[in-house]
Amino acid sequence: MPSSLSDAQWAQFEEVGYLCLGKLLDEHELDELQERIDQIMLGRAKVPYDRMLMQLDSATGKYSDAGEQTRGFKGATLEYRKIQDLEYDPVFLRFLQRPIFRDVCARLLGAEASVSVFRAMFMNKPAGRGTWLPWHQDRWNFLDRDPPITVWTALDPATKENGCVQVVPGSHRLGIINPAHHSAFLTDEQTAQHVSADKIVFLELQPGEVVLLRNWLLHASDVNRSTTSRRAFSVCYIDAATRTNDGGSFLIVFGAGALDRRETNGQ
Ligand SMILES: O=C(O)CCC(=O)C(=O)O
Repeated sequence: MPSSLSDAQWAQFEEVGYLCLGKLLDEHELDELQERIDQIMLGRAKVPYDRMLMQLDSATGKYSDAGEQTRGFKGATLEYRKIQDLEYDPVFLRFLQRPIFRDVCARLLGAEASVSVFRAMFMNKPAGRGTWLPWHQDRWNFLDRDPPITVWTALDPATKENGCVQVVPGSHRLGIINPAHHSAFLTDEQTAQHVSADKIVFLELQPGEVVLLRNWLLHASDVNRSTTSRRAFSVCYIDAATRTNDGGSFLIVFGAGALDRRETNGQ
């Protein structure tokens, strides 16, 4: 398994704002992550549910109808839309601490920088359901700097039919589209300006395949019109020096002070 990117891959990533790394999970590793997230959704895993953000899917497909994004278990169901704080789970932590991701972060942040996870989240589109995620950039005004990268891993096939991530190549070079707003969602006018059918690339992936996303890259994802779920694991890495506007910091996963999975709750 490669543990670093070639210069050509890196140049392509910087040019279009995303890069498919291919399959980084073998069948056994994939089964383990699939099984683990299902156990977490069903309330059967030994994880700190009270500190994990858990959101139920919408029944209508509308973003505004999705459940509240709050901490704590919301019931035993596979119809969660989002589960965040998976760095507290040893199985997901082990995956997100892989050397290849360390290499990617070192290229972006410098080899000496410690790296934290801003969010490590499960993103789900249950079969025949799912929620339309409008066009947006990944940025948050309560952080003192913008996160550079998200690593998105398919845990099921990700297809146009089941709501794979769609992107506008090169759009990360537009810079920040809504600097003054907390919301990084585009208005209808901005969407009409920056997104058109001929520009969209659908990131269709096999289970276990990984794609890197520059955080300013415009992206969205549709509802799931298929009979299979679209489970995915999305990790946003940041410089560990990043602070929230009230001084908060984030768990370190690479470099000095990095969390060891034995320090998490255990399996
Ligand atoms: O998984 C999705 O549908 C979208 C994910 C996303 O927006 C992200 O990972 O930043």
